[in-house]
Amino acid sequence: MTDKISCGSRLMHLLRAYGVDTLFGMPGVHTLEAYRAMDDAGMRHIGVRHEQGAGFMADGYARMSGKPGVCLLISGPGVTNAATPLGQAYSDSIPMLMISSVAATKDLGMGRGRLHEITDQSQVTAPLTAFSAIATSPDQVREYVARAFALFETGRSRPVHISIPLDVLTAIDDKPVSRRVARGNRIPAGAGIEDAAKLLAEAKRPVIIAGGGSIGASSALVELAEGLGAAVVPTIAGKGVIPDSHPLALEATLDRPATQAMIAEADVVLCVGTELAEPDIWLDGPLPMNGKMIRIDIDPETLVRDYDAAVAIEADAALALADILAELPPIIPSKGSHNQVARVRAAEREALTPLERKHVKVLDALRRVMPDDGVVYSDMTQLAYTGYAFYPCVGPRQWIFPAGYGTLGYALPAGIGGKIAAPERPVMVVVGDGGFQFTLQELGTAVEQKLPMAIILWNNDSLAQIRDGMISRKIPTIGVNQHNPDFIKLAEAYGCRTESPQSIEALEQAITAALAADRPTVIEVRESSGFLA
Ligand SMILES: Cc1ncc(C[n+]2csc(CCOP(=O)(O)OP(=O)(O)O)c2C)c(N)n1
Repeated sequence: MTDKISCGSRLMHLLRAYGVDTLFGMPGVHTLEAYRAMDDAGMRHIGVRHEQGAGFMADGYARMSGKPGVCLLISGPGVTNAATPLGQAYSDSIPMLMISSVAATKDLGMGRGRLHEITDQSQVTAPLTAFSAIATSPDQVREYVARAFALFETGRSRPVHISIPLDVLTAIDDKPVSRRVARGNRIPAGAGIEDAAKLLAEAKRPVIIAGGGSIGASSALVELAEGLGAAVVPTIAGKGVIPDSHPLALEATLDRPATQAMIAEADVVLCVGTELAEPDIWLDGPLPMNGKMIRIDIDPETLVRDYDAAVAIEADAALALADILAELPPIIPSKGSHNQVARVRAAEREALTPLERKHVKVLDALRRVMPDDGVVYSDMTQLAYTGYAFYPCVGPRQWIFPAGYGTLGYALPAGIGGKIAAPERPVMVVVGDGGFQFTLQELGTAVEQKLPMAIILWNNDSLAQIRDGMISRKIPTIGVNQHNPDFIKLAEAYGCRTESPQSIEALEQAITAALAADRPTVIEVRESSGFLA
């Protein structure tokens, strides 16, 4: 395309050149020009009900597809409404591109009271992104899009925000589009491989902690674990890197005592692609480790954060693990580790509270009817806190959780984004009655897009996690027992199917029917149900 079209129109072709075929958006008077050539470019636009939904959908799309999720929003309120999803994607290292309009170049920073004006829009999103830039010409639009994709494909993925001034969006852009290729080998491992292999070969009780950065390194990680006889503890983001049924796999119980005790007693702990951040370990300080630590991460800052690693390797996880495997002398793995894993798993299950046992009954039912390639998008609800540990997965990214930023209202729009990315894969959403009300208007989007999704609404008639925290600290239960709507009527009003199962069998049937339906189904499960007692 070399004809004289606007920068807004050219942008659609530019994004298509980078493999983007779906945008999550809410149009406004400021972004009209970006819509002109959308159909010509073959770009699919998913219209949302609120910009927060667009951001979470882009995030859920990225987690399902492995490709960057892209949203297109207006200046000012469109941007600030989507700031929360940027924060979530930033803390979970998700590739997301937010494109928005901004005031015309002559008005930038002037504070003239223009429509949707923020005097310095790029600064609003700067701390929530890898970079936030204002493109002041069509050339700069190309430049920043190229930089965003280079970052997504070669470094630590994090969201990017590109603001395009109104006059730039409408300016003539007569240059053809092309993709600047940055893809190549991610950083290969170098120094540290021999030292890591030596430490691991000599280890008597090695443990591997596998984070979100290891999900592309699943087969090397399992091969290494089996070669060493090492127990593997996934973080929530790493859940499924080793199948939960594997005899060396701990469930995602890095925040639980028996697992932490096992790590403390290990003589070598190999941490792959994990920050070991507070929501991974739920400790007010570092994870206790008496052994030596080996750290592999693509982000050099993470390599030196919080711990004195004996060996720190800056590299892509798959490349580093392959190099370590090649360097490792033949070892006879100890069978003892299988027994230890089984003991620790049993200890974690025995320590479940009565409420968690109730959750497990529901989670086991979900798992029985969910096909192996199904994906659960979960919110910040008590059912999901038990689920991220004890819902068994066969592969990575089958249990999605807004771990770092911990945002209520994530699951429904993220699940919609996931289902758009992979219509052939079964998608379930797990959300509490409080979290649901943050973004339930996106039921409208799911109905409009005819998405068969099973939305499990875990209803305990309160913001229970916070209520329970108040009770245990002897604080009055203020602001946690909200008036709830009739969720079934509300879902029906949106055009959803609905179910209120009264037995485990009915729950399983409801999910099976939901996954095969022609639209979303809200399945309300009450914590107080007799069948869960
Ligand atoms: C945006 C946002 N606001 C507030 C919180 C604090 N918070 C965490 S869990 C929770 C309660 C959620 O209630 P619900 O969705 O009903 O799940 P439940 O804990 O009852 O299972 C709250 C308010 C949060 N995580 N995110």
